[in-house]
Amino acid sequence: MHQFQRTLVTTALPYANGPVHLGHLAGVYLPADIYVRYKRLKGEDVIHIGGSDEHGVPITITAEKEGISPQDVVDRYHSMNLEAFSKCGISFDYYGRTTSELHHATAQEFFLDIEGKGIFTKKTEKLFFDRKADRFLSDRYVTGTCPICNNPEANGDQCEQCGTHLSPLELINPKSKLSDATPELRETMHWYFPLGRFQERLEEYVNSHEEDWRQNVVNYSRTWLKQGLNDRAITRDLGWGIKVPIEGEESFGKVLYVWFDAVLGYISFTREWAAKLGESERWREYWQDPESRLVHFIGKDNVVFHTLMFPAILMAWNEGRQSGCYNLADNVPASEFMNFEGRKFSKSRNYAVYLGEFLEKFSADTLRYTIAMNYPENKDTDFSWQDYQNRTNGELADTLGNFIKRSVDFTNARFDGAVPWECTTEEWNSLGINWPDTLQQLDLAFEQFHFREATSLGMDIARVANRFLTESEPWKAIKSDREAAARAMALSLNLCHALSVALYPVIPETCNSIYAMLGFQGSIEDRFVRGSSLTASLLQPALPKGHKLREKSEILFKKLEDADIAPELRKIEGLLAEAEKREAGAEQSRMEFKPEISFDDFLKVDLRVATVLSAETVKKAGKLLKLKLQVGSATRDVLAGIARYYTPEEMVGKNVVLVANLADRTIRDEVSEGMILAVEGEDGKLFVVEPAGNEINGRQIQ
Ligand code: B3M
Ligand code: ZN
Repeated sequence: MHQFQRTLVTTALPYANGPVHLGHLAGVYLPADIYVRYKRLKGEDVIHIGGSDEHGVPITITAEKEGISPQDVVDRYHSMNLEAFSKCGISFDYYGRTTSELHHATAQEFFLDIEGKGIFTKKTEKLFFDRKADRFLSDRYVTGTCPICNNPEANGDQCEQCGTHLSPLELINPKSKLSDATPELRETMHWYFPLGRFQERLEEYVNSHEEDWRQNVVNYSRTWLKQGLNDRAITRDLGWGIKVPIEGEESFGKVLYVWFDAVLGYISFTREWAAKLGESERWREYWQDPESRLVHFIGKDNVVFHTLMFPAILMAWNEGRQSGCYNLADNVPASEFMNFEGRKFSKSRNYAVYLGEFLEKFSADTLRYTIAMNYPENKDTDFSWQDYQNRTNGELADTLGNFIKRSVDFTNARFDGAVPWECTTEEWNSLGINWPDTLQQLDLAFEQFHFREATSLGMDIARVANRFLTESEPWKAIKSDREAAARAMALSLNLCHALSVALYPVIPETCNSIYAMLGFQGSIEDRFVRGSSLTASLLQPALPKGHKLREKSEILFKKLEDADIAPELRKIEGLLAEAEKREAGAEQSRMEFKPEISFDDFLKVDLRVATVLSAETVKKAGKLLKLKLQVGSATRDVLAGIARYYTPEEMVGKNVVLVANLADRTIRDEVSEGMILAVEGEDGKLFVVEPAGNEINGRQIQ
């Protein structure tokens, strides 16, 4: 692997419209923090830049819901999240806000640079406009009936019921969420970023990382690349955001699209970090020196923004420049999701444990450890209170905490609080731990983002140490063989030291306590030296004979009693019951029959047996299959929202039921000449209704 001179780590900027929860911590912030702490321990040059995403529709929607201004929303949640992160020991070098002046200037500078090069395209489109509210309506502000499944409450961007991605223009009976008015279509002009122009360069970029990026990251990116990259609108008609920096009528009321601005936040915040240091040009080292490594920690839902869109923006900036070019990310370790008691975290449904609230009752390191051991690296994982209690009591309190306390207490009681023996390297290597191997494994695990493995390796050392102390029985030996007892204690204390180093990235506060109990002044961080690695100290016994410990030990982990977690379990039961009630409510509304119709009404519906001649997926509409149907002597093209449940091959040859006299509908520039019948099965899966098998093609169904 290429040896870089320094590393810039960024973490996804959480929307400042709600508190961060344990799912965010597990996927993004904890892994990033573990990674940067490890690098600092190794004496490397690394900075961690993060901050709040304070623009976009998620913010304005929250503001409307809570009846406060967008500025109030972001002020509240920015400080709330910053505080929660700091309580949890997430050690940002800088935590910015996209509402800052410098960020606005940076984003506008990028826009103008790319505009100046003539790269953007402009398109006039028709957008819904709410006359009552005097505003254009972005997708999420429009609701109406889903053209695929008839859900009457589909959103302008997606139907929650059938999962289809929609555009507001496709909704039947569209309504404005702002005023309930029926919106009217008005022309509006927008700037588009032509992603397609960068298709080849992006393919090359992704291909060059086929080996070192996670499979899911490569796959998500390739799925997009395969479909062919399209123009993406990067401006919006919205009152909250960064103004499009163009004079005159055409930019009136328009702001930059939140994703265009948010990714540039990484750059602005690094600039702000440097300015704060009083070295205002220093940010360039991290972004523009090819010897710097850029790593984005994100969740899997943000992959393409970081592997395609942001790189394309940087490529556009870099075009035609000799200097001042930006590096592209060297790695994008996107996580899967961590669920909570077997269910997805959901901010909108309030099914979550918020980080700040959690830390009011429980300690940061027990949480960090449990989450690190459940890091969703390649698959979704689960956080459960039971697991949290087991790990805290077993691994942390009984194994690690107990070992440290016994080592320090016994030395204080029987050896005057000083390391009683000069351990040799040979003795150090006789503990059943191959230190050079362990060090190498640790290094690989941390460097390759295998944080579960890295954490287990540390806990394995604690297990060996605990067993060693128990088996050497110094409390017995001291009566007959003081030297043996002294050797055992010196080795144990050195193991305490090794543990304080090996586990530092994961449980830093605890490791600083261990370090203090071992008699060191200051924190482990005070020993960090650029260019010299503290992990190398594992190769030898680090504490010489005579080294004085601190007199008092402390209990590192308080055990969690059943009574401590009982209220939490009750809370989940409440949350789960609410969720079930909601689902039952949905079920009930499904059971409500539609208003009566007359027999004549029924006879108006022309149902026919049709045979699927061919089927294909629809570009830009991942949920749709386009079917060509034979209906008697006629053929029909019909769109069906079943792509998630049937492959095109599976559909070919099937007999289906066609609603043959339905008016044509246009979905995604494709015309659907009718509809086929389908029914929802378990898990919301759709099944196509298939006649028995010996029916005749084209026949009417009675
Ligand atoms: N705020 C989306 C999210 O919180 C978005 C991330 C921005 S990263 C530049 O999932
Ligand atoms: Zn739908």
